[in-house]
Amino acid sequence: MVTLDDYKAGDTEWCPGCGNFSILAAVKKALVSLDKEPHEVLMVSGIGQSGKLPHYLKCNTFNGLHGRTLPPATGAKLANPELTVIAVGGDGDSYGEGGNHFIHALRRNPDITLIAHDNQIYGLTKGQASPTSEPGMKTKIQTHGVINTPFNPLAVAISLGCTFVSRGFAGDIEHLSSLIAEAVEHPGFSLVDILQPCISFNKLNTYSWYKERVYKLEDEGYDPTDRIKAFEKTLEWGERIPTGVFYKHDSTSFESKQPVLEKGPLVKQKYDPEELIDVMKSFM
Ligand SMILES: Cc1ncc(C[n+]2csc(CCOP(=O)(O)OP(=O)(O)O)c2C)c(N)n1
Ligand code: SF4
Repeated sequence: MVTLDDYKAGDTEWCPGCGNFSILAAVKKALVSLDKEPHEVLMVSGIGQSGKLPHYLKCNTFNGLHGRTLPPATGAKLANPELTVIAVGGDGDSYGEGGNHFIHALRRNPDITLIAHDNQIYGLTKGQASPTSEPGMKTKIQTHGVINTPFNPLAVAISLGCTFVSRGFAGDIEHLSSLIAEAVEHPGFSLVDILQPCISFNKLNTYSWYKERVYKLEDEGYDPTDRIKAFEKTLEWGERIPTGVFYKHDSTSFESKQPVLEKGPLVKQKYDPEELIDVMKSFM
């Protein structure tokens, strides 16, 4: 029986009160609820305050370059589809620097989960606007306020047929951990975009700002299989902000379509250097 202590790792370096703490707690709770052993899990991250999350978990981890979280996560899943692969990143890492990877991972549908800490700011580099920052929000760089239209990750995900599209709130660990557990269990690419207050640099989207606005889709008898309705819900932002599962459907995963995996995970297949020599020779 797996316990929270099995995932316990070193001290954190986040600001006290940061929303990242609740996300870390929710991830651990979700993995324990699924009875996943740490050795069965791989957490992949890039760079950012959010990218430090795998440092604080005792399981397999890979920490790569800023914005490059999804390619190694996809590669690891291809090499060993038996692993539970979870990618972690900020809104800058996942939707800005890594935006192109995000789009193509949605199309490919590898069976991995992306946990996006959406604090609408660049936390690690001390508070510049990110792709999801509110128009008008002033920062040290955007001194006259943000001028660009925010990136809408959920709408993009639904438009590209993502098989599991959801949003959680770092102020509600119970709800968030059950969303993460459902996303991890879902076969195919699952997105959990998380409203994460950055108490040091985002003075607009605070815990209290969210608490006045967030509600749960499931409390309103919402049907997450209706794609058009789901798209409509992604446009709701302001007085009321929906959380929960926006859209889900089944589709064949990227790795299930790979002929090379028909004989089992690559990590378990016998490596024959002779075969490689023949391939090399064919290019000479
Ligand atoms: C290629 C590259 N560009 C820029 C940076 C500088 N940089 C480091 S973290 C970061 C932004 C992090 O913001 P976000 O991904 O939203 O994560 P947060 O720290 O808010 O969790 C930037 C621009 C970098 N490390 N590498
Ligand atoms: S700067 Fe913001 S995101 Fe980073 S640890 Fe502090 S509160 Fe969290």
